[in-house]
Order: sequence, then C-alpha cells, then structure tokens
Amino acid sequence: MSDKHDFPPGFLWGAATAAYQIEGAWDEDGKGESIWDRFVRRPGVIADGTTGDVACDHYRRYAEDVGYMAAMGLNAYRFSIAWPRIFPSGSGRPNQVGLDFYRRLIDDLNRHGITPMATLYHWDLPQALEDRGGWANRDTALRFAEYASYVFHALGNDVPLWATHNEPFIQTFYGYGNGENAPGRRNPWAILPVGHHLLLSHGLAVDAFRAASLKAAQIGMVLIIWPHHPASARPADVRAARRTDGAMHRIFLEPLFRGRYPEDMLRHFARRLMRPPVRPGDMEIISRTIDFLGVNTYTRLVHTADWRDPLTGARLVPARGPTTAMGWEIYPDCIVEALQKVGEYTDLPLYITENGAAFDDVVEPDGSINDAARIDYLRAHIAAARRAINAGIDLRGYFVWSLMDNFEWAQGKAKRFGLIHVDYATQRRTWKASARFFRDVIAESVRS
Ligand code: IFM
Repeated sequence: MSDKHDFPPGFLWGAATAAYQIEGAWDEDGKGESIWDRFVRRPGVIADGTTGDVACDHYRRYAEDVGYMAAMGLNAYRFSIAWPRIFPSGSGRPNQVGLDFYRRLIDDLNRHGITPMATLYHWDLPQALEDRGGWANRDTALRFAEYASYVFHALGNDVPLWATHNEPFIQTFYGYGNGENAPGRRNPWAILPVGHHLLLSHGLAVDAFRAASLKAAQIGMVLIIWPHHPASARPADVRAARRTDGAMHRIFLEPLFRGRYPEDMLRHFARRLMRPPVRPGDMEIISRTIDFLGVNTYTRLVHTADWRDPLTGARLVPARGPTTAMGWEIYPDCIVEALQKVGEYTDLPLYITENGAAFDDVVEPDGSINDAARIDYLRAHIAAARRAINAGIDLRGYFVWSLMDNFEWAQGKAKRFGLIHVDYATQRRTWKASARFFRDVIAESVRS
C-alpha cells in the first residue's frame, strides 16, 4: 500500500448533514410539519429532551456554513432536502419559499466549487402523509415520486449527484418497527410494507429522474452497511449474523440489484406472518438502473444467536475494543468490508456517504477543542478507504459525518459528531482540531 497521496483525481472529499438535524426553522416560511416535528413533542422520546426546532439554525446561517466548507477545502457537500419545506402537506401546491432556500444553498456551493450531493429523503416525512398511513401506505411512494419529479425539474443539473433515500433500513425498522425514531410506530408487521414502499418510491423517483433528462446529473441511493460478524464459529451464531445481515442489508440490496427479495429472508419473515406487499411490476421498478451507490458505515456489529429476539433471533454482543460515545466499536475495516459487501451486488461507482464518530468533546478554557480521538478515528478510516481503492474498489468519494454537531435523532444534542463544534446557546461555530486535520488531508490529497 502506498501513502496517502494515492486517492484518484477528482476524488470527492466532503462532509454530510441532513435537513432536520441542522436546519431549524421547523415551521417557518410555509414549511409543513414533519413526522420528526411531531415525534419530538412526545414526552420521553428524546434522550435529553431537545428538539430540532432550531438545531444549528442552518436555514439562516447556511452562507456562513458554506464558508467553513470552502475554508476546509471540501469539494463536495452532502445535504438533504426537507420534503415538507417543498410540499407542506406532502403533495399538492409546492411552497416556492422553501424551494428558494435550496436554490440559494446550491448556488452558493457551486460558486465555491463544492459539488452538491442532495438526498431527497432523510426521514422527515410530511406529517400529513403519515396521517394517511405514512410509508405503510403505498400511496406515499407515488407522492414521493411527484415530489422528486418537481425537485428534479426545479434544481436538476445544478446538483450533479442525487440520492433518493438515506438508510431506508433505519426508517423501516426504527421508525415503524420499534418506534425509537419518528413516526414512533411499534408494529413489526409494518416493517416489510414500509421497506417495500420505500424501495418502490426509489424506483419511481429514478423513473422521474430519467424522464427529466438531466444531462449533468446522476441518481443513486444511500444504504447503511455495517459489517455483521458472528460472535463465534458456532453454526447458530453464524446463522444469526446471516439473518441480521439479511434484515439490515440484503433485503434492500437484493431488490435493488437483482430485482427480488432474498429467499431465506422471505422464508424467515413468512414464519412471522410478515411479507412485502409486492404487486406485479414492482420489482422491475425497484431494480431500475442507477448511477452510483452511497454507503454509510461507522462500525461492525457482532451477533450471537438468541431467540428472545423474535424478529431476528439474534442479540448484539458488546463491543470488544475501544468505542465511540455512541458505544460503537472502532473498527476501521468496516469501510473495506462494507464496500466489499456491496461489491457482491454491483460494480457501480461507490461513495462513502457517511463515516465519523461522536465523542465527548471538551471545550478548553481558551475555547479550543482538541478532539484527538476523532482525528485518530478519521485517520484510520481514511486509510481503510485507501486500502479499498488499492484493492480495486471503485470508490469515488468520502464524506465525514458530520460537518458540524447537530441533532442526533433520539439521542438529542448530547452526541456530537461534528468537525465543527456548535454552541447551541449562541450558535457560535468553532473548528475542532479534527476540522484542521481533515483540511490538511484534503490539501495533501488534492496537491498530489
Ligand atoms: O446522524 C445519523 C445520520 O442521520 C444517519 N446516519 C448515521 C448518523 C449517526 O448516527
């Protein structure tokens, strides 16, 4: 393996965020209510009782934030568009003022030479659609395609990289299965319908994208891929890890790239009276050709067989090595293994669309944040990305999660993933040492 200079020319060095986690302005300028706006108001669902009502106030401070990206040398920025900002009630009349925000953001990014990568759905469904059944209702997939089509026509070629969904697994299992995320439903029988409708909506949006004939843009999707390992060589543990891998990865990868659900998982779920509501033609739509795949990976998961969990018959084994503040094992090879996993299904260009770490950052008396642990994490994971490229994987970019500290869903604001520290009381941004580290990595890579 050679040194850190061998990233390919044009490699994208970015940071990632999501609308609800940073924008704030939750009910401003005509924006409609999202399922997160509703969910965070339920007592006890957010660990520290905070909300994303204001978050990082990025809706107002985006220009300042783009300035930091430029100063860091980022040549790409991944963000998401809030569906209820564009269609306050999910469909019908679009809200021009909401669209204008993204127009300003995208123009500013392009002016700075920062490639925008926009995700259409990072979990903030318009509440009006949830009231009609949410993702358990097939109609939501059709509404998503309309929203996508509108946005493609409005912003189209100014965004070279479009992603339909972020981590449909999390929306499916945590939003509708165990209720830890919005909309907070606890219904295992909704899992496969929700997953299926998310996949269907993806395929319909790809059709809308092709129909818009955008010449300078590509379409893809972003999946969560965390390698699953058995806790031992016991066949029961090996089977348990295979099942969790099936639930988290294969039930999305196989429809997308092979146009079918994995047989073993269909059998497994059928025993629990769970099945995806597939209609004729759906699998063809779901498996439409896309241009790239985004991979979000942070750690690995180790499982042992345990049928007290009726859904997968598996239990997570506590991490063996050092962990981040999320309790996630620091395991840099997650990058290589996740990309190899995806490589079993496709040879599309790949991006690491999220990788990073929460740590309990300390603000020193002089205001500095010397987050050495995050630097170590990033250094090791970027080296793993390089190993993946050296092994022949077509990796085109690496995005740190996250540009700045933000609202970490059910964990609230206590978990900080940012390269930039946010003081939520004043909205003051301060570069952590890791931001300078990342700036230097990019500068070196771009110089070589
Ligand atoms: O904050 C999330 C992000 O929204 C989706 N991927 C994982 C991140 C860290 O938990």
